[in-house]
Amino acid sequence: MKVFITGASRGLGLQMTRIFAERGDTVYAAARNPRRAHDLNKVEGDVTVIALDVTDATQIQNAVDDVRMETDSLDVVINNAGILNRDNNLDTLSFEESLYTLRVNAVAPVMVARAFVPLLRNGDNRRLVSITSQLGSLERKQSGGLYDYCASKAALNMYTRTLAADLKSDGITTVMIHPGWVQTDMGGRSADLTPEESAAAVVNVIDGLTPEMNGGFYRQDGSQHPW
Ligand code: NJP
Repeated sequence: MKVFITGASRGLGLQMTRIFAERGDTVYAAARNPRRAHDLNKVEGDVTVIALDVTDATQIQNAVDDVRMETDSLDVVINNAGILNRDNNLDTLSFEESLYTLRVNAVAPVMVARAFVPLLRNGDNRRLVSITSQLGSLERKQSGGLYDYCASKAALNMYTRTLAADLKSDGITTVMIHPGWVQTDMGGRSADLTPEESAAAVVNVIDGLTPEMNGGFYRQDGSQHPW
């Protein structure tokens, strides 16, 4: 299958790219700074590295054009790029930082999705995936702090639900997946899962998506996550 994924320079995005490439999928792996994405550049297989800062509309269009040079269809689009500032509490909140986090984590995935829909429409078993977080669950939110990250993932979930409704008639299955707490730069060393474990589980969920799952919020083990 043909996959486009954002934030492939490191962490979960890099590991998912490795899994797809290893099993023979065609991967369009987007990185903000391809020249500095040393690990990504070393991945063997049918991998094309694409430059993309997801917050930049011109770069999104350029990324579509880059993919179009090679193919007119995609089967899976994964919005994986994300940011988390841990030092984000009532005292440190600022307009600029809050809006930037919303831009990266919530709005950019919709802009990327919209730009790539024409390619997805030509694909087989079309799937659009937002890598979200349990921290975006309104039901689970009991602790203070992490305002921007939690709010941005809750917003991402609503944007993705809306996309799911809009794109259903195109035969695109759109879902949100929480990858677990993962030992990446974002998750830190004491997280539960290795990037290998999390990425394998997320890819497994993506492989098993059916149209009935459209609009759902899932954990990496495939179970439904509370909103
Ligand atoms: O994060 P990390 P993960 N344009 O920090 C890229 C979610 N999640 O792999 O900075 C384009 O290792 C960044 O690129 P660069 C999480 O919210 C995780 O753990 O240039 N790309 C890098 O490739 C996120 O949605 C945990 O190297 C941009 C990547 O994003 C996804 O899983 C728990 C960008 C971040 O790599 C992957 O996170 C959870 C931009 N403007 C949800 N800004 C967890 N790790 O425990 C950043 O619940 N990137």
